[in-house]
Amino acid sequence: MGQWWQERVVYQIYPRSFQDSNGDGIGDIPGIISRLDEIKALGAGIIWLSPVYCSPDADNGYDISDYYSINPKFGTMADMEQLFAEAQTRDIKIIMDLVINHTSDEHAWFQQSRDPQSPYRDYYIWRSAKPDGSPPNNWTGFFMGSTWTLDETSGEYYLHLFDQKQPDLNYHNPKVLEEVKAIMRFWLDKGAAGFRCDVINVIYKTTLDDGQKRPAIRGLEHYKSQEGNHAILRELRRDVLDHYDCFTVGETVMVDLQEARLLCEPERKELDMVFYFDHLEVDRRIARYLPKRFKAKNLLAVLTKWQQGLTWNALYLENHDQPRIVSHYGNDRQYLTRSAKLLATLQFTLRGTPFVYQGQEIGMTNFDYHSMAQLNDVESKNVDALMKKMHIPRWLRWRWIRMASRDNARTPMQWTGAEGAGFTIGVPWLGINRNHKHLNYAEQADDNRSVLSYYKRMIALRAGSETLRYGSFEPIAADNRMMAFARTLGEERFVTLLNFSTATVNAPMAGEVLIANTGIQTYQGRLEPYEAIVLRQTIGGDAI
Ligand code: TEU
Ligand code: CA
Repeated sequence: MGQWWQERVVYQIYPRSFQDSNGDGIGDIPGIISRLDEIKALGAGIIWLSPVYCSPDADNGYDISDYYSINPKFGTMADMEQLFAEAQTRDIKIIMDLVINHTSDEHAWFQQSRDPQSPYRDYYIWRSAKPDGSPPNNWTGFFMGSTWTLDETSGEYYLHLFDQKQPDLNYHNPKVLEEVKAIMRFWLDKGAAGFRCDVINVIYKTTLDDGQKRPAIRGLEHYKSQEGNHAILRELRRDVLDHYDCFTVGETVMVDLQEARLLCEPERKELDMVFYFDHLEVDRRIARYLPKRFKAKNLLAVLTKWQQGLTWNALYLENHDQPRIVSHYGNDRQYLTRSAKLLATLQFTLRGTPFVYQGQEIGMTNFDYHSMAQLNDVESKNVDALMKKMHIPRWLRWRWIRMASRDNARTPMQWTGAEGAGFTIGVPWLGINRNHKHLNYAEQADDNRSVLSYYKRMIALRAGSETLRYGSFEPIAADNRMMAFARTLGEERFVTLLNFSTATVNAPMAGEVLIANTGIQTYQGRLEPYEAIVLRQTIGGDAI
């Protein structure tokens, strides 16, 4: 009925934390190959591979120094080719991470660009200081602080929306786009089935004028979702993507529904779907900097807006930048297993392509660290340094870092309860959560009450149901604690009931139980703490 990328489930791999094969403590490509059977067993049909290209790893591979070669930490190009082949044998497609807003400052283009006479000068965005010696404008970046760094060699500043080791490419120079097309063709020809496009709605800077006053990310209005950005996406689609059987999902930062529609509605011929952030921020103020109380009705309102507003959604609750969902919207203490299953029920009964992040399928939790010294994330470090400058006390800084640090999602995959968690026999590059002793893949694989088994059931259910994949979405009811929504196709309707609280709540509803995270067989109109139930109804039939 749909496209293959609408039918399949995506599994995201963050390579350095997935599976180490040689004992150096870093996950690698041979490690991924050795786990393809587990991915297949889950029911996923597509892998999104976070960056494996050559990189000095200032931002763990999102700072690329060579788009055409593999980071030796992860293996060789031959390993990568073997990964494509082994995945294909199992009918698993692979999409690559396309990071084209910026490169590493160690990329050859940037090294040459530092010479004002070089033909590569215009590959990046260079400007001289203001007359008073201050940076060219007042913009502040995603990792805090000015977006400009002075390069002593050339006496000018270069622009970087992220870390200073991630200089932004200049999309006013047509040569840059030609380079991007070549990179895309290279990976598509190798066997890639598409791309996840990093921060793809901020690549085109219309002007470099000062930005309006705002608490963070000043200057945004000059580069977010600009007309020039749309033109680039259409050109990449026409000149490259349309010539292959592939799809794109754009990571689109601070995007609203109107902008998202322009970026991914099918007739626009730009992206196929987008990752937005709204649904993960219903319990955060000022984007994600201050916590606020979670209310199920707020989450349902946001989901409804996007479910009904876009033709097709990218469904995700976790990735390598977000805290673990069971520690965020779930309850990782008393109701760990049950709330992890509730979140799976939510994700797989929405309309769109589901993306599962490694470890999500076993209910992995946020890290159990107790100090900054255990962290690796460049964003956490930069934010901590900035907060320190603002005289924010250490305990308050730590409270924020613990809640929001990206390292929460980056602790190594918990395969077994052994030392090293079956991830490595060496010293892991980032600390393993001590809960791996009881929370791990091996324990869950043979237990049909485990989170993993529930994910497998949900994925199989979705695969077998046109209504779950393509049915329309209707909200039914919600309050602070619970939500209910329906998916309808023809005569068939599924109703999802979710209780996001530790209380028992009443929610009268008829229907036959299709699946429940508590294992109940008949529904009595009452939801237990963190209970999730999918009911099947037949329109015009007895059930209603
Ligand atoms: O992330 C873009 C982005 O703006 C956020 O997700 C960002 O990490 C935010 O500040 C959340 O804390 C993408 C990648 O997913 C991320 O890993 C990279 O660091 C970033 O782009 C730069 O390439
Ligand atoms: Ca390794």
